[in-house]
Amino acid sequence: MIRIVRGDITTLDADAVVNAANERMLGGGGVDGAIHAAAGPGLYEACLAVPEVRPGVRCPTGEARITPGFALPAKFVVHTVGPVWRGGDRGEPGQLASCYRSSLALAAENGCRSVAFPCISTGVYGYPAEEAARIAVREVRAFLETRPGFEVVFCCFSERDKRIYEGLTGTGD
Ligand code: AR6
Repeated sequence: MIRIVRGDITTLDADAVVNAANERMLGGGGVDGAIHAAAGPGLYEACLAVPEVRPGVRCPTGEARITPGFALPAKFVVHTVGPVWRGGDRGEPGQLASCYRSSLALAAENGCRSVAFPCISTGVYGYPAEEAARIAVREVRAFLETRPGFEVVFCCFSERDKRIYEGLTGTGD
């Protein structure tokens, strides 16, 4: 089942909330900053403990890593790294799709039955909102086809994003 909400993802009590992180995984601005602030210092320590795959890279673009949620209502944080938008012909759509697939697979492996996503890559990383939402909805629908009972929440920070998701999923007014 897909649910679309407008609000702050740090307040949601899904089994996992997804963080739009960067490859270092040590925090940043936007939703990443909000999640670290709300989860508390334990989250930073847990991220620091994620092994680097190469210097400065704990989670390569398009992949996902999982940590506890610490002070968040969510049990887990799934950290994924979206692509920086460079015009769309540098592999960005495939990398963004991979973020959604990897995050869902990792959450499911850890026993989650509900996962909330922010609009990955559409802030600082500049991915056009509508194109990103199409990919998100397509990947989530494909995942849900084989997982009855699983809930995915698209947590939109703006009314505009919420309307885009409602348009793509045929929900809302
Ligand atoms: N709850 C839900 N959505 C939010 C929240 C929140 N509390 N705060 C912001 N958003 P961004 P990116 C929305 O920039 O583009 C960081 O510095 C926001 O309105 O957070 O993937 C990381 O460390 C937008 O729709 O992530 C990386 O360096 C969406 O979250 C870089 O930014 C994503 O915006 C990642 O950039």
